[in-house]
Amino acid sequence: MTPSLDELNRAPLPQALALLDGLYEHSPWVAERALAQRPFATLAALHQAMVQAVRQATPEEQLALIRAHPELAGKAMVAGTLTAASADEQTRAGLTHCTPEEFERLHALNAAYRARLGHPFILAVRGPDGRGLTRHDILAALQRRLDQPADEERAECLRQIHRIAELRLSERFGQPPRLGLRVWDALQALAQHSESPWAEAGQLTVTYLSAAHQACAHTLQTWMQQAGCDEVAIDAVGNVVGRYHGVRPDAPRLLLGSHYDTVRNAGRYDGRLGIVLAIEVVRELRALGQRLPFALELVAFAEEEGQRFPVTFLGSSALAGTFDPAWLDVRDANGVTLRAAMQQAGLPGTMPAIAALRRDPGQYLGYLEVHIEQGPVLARAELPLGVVSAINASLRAHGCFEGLACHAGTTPMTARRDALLGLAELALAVERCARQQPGSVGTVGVAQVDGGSINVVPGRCTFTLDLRAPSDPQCDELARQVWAEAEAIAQRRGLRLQLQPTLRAAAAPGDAALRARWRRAVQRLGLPVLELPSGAGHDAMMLHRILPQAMLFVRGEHLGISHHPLESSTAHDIDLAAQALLQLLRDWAEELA
Ligand code: HGY
Ligand code: MN
Ligand code: MN
Repeated sequence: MTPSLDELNRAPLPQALALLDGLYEHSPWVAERALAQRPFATLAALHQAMVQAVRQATPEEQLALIRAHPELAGKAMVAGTLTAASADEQTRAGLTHCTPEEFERLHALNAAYRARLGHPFILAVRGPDGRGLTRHDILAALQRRLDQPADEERAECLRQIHRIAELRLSERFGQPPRLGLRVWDALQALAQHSESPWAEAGQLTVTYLSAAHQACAHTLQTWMQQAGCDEVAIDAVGNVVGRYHGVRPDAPRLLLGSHYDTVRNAGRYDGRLGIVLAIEVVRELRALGQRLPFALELVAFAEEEGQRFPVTFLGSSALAGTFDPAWLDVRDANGVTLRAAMQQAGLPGTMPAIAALRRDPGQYLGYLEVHIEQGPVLARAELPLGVVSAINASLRAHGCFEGLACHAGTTPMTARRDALLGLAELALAVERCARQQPGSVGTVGVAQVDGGSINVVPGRCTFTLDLRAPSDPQCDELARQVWAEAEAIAQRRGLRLQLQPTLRAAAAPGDAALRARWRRAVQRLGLPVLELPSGAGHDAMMLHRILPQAMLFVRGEHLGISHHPLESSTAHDIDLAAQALLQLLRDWAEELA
């Protein structure tokens, strides 16, 4: 018989404890301390209470909790003495079917891990969707974490223990992350569209208007139609736009969206999560026959990452009315202009068609974007969701140092104008300048010696700059310092410098009223509310120019690593984000009813 939360809230302590038995291996004290917080509004609130009970425990109790967990494919599994839950989890992950080589490697890695860290390696082997990691994933995780700093590893083991408890809890109380699993599965499906040569390597790269990009657009168009959007179309810049009408045809619209292009060798969640989550929310409303006093307008923005062309936010700039006509003439690495790329993809590629996409702010209530955090704050706080206070200001530039290519063997060190050394000095100067101000970051992400050869002094070096800071003045000051450094280096080394800004996105504070709506929705889920800044740029920065906007962050696994194949969020966290959006929409609808 599946217990209910209400039953747990009302049961005498011994019965309540029995309902939570085994969630934390051989450690009933966690549930016992959490139960002091009864009643719980939601299962997520109960889980959070257990997380907090561990966070407030002594280091000795935390270490004992870690040590109470079994090794993976360890002695207990072999001896058949695992708890039922651990046995089930290790079986689902295939650990009972290791090849002799896998078993030997796991055994050796476990031994090395325990020898170094003094406790077992803990991993929620059911993985982000709860259906089970592969043995390859498990071995890779153990290998990857073997050399982590001890304190970081202990924190990660506790995060994994809370993930194990979360999976056990939702199963025991019959509350699977239904919406989250639908989003999670869709993200894996969407990731099948990738471009060469990354696709052949099993990696994800989808840059603006490539064949893979166009395949993503058609897939999203189909999904929006199937979910119940009343109108769906691909617009003049490749945005996929779906509308779920409100109760009245002239109802105001609420814009929801994110981007579906990716960086190279990307993760599967950046941008796309916010699109697919909005689609699943529409599907949920449609299935319940619910219409809102406002229309939902879903936008899958076609380009946000600036990977193919040296311009970015093409999709959201079109809606904000800030698409620069000069962008149509910028060229990609193959010399193809943006205009030609658009026309080759069947898009008009003309400013009148693009300018027509500008949204009339008077028709909109605002813009909401759900996005992975792409950082470690929520993971370290052990919270699934966070409300974005503001998006940092950012500046991007493309540059080139030009010296003199010459013979590496005959040219004395005192007679060189080495372009690469100029860039090397600049990269270190960027780091030094950015470190001087809290919250500032600076990156030289792309650096290449044009036509370089092993025995030629680099004559020409092209590079990119990415500078960011919590405020516009701080970002501008960082840029001023970096430009001054670049010019001084060029002067000193006899190099010619070109350094051209390609993007300047102003800091975008979240709209106070919309942030309050996100906060209330998260609270209604029974979760603590954490507000945090975004170091990453988002389409919301462009919509910020014409509409009130606010974002919700979803925790990332692996300390929120992003722009990397390890990027990941769990179906449970994604489900909570979808529930938060639904809650926000319903609260708003109630106010307007
Ligand atoms: O670079 C960024 O901040 C974003 O992921 N495009
Ligand atoms: Mn990104
Ligand atoms: Mn993004």
